[in-house]
Amino acid sequence: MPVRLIVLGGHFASGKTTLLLRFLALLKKGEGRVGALVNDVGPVDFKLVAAMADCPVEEISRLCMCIKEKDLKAALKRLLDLNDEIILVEEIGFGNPHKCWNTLSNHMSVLNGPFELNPITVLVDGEFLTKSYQGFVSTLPPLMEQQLSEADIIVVNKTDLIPVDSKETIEGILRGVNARARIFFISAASGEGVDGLLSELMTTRWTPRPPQTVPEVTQRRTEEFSNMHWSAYKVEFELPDESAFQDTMRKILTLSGDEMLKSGGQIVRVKAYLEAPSNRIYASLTPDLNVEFYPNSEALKIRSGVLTLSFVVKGIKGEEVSSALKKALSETGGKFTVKRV
Ligand SMILES: Nc1nc2c(ncn2[C@@H]2O[C@H](COP(=O)(O)OP(=O)(O)O)[C@@H](O)[C@H]2O)c(=O)[nH]1
Ligand SMILES: [Mg+2]
Repeated sequence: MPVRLIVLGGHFASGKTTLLLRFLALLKKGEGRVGALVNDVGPVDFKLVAAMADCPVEEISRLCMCIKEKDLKAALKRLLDLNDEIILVEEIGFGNPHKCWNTLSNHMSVLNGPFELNPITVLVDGEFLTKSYQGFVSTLPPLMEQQLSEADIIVVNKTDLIPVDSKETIEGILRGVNARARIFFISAASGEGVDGLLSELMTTRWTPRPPQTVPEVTQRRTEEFSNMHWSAYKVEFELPDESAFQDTMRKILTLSGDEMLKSGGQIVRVKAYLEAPSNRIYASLTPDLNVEFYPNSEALKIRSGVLTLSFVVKGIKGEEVSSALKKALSETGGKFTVKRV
């Protein structure tokens, strides 16, 4: 039986990790052995998936798998050596899907021989499209526009947050970028449409073709990308007293986010994962400085632990990100050591 690779592309916060976890839960009910590979700017999503998934999980951190080809090859080999029959892959948020699908396909043919890969599948945040669209396709972030232009399948996620009558508008926006792709509407959070999408991705195939992105979009993408900064940190901490860590985590994330906004930055994605002796918690900061937790455990009290954080921002430099983080940490009154990872 050929190994089946299911790859998910899409911009930061489009819902790739949430969907990957849904897929893992559905696949676990079937027969095949499943593995996962998470490619992200830092190890936060990897830690979350490894903690939640009952299967082997590999990681490629910091850069796109197209660049870290050695790591990609080693990670795929480890999963194949475990006889995984289905491998789920999350692409990094700024990935170029065309390059990633080609790179994955090249490595799989060398490592494994028979394999099947889903058509280029790109997630997009339906709520973001509904809110941000002002009548021109060029208002989409160029990285997102480039990814969408390469898709064979576009997955509009977060339908739980969009009015039913905005589906047509969304289709109109997407058709302006990509007239060929098939469009699916799902909610990775509620599970709506997820089964149907998984069957589609398990049974259809990618076929190589030339890149589809037009030069103006490539140019805009390059500009956006050169203005983007990403970094990840490992923070070992000790608090003066046992405290509700959710509050401390909220404070660290919102204060560092606030500092970065004050320096003229724009938040693309901020995430954190806490490992304490008896607990683990994941948190993310939205661009409007709200913190979401998983699981939501207000009562969780701890004194020490390790925080892994990742930041993707636009318009500010690395030093401003790390000084924003250090300033936020100092406000918690605890002891910290900060290392870049
Ligand atoms: N309401 C809603 N939120 C979602 C859905 N899918 C993902 N999210 C949230 O969107 C944010 C980004 O999701 P994530 O899976 O981390 O996106 P990724 O960066 O593409 O991996 C998280 O806060 C998720 O909880 C959805 O279908 N509905
Ligand atoms: Mg993710």
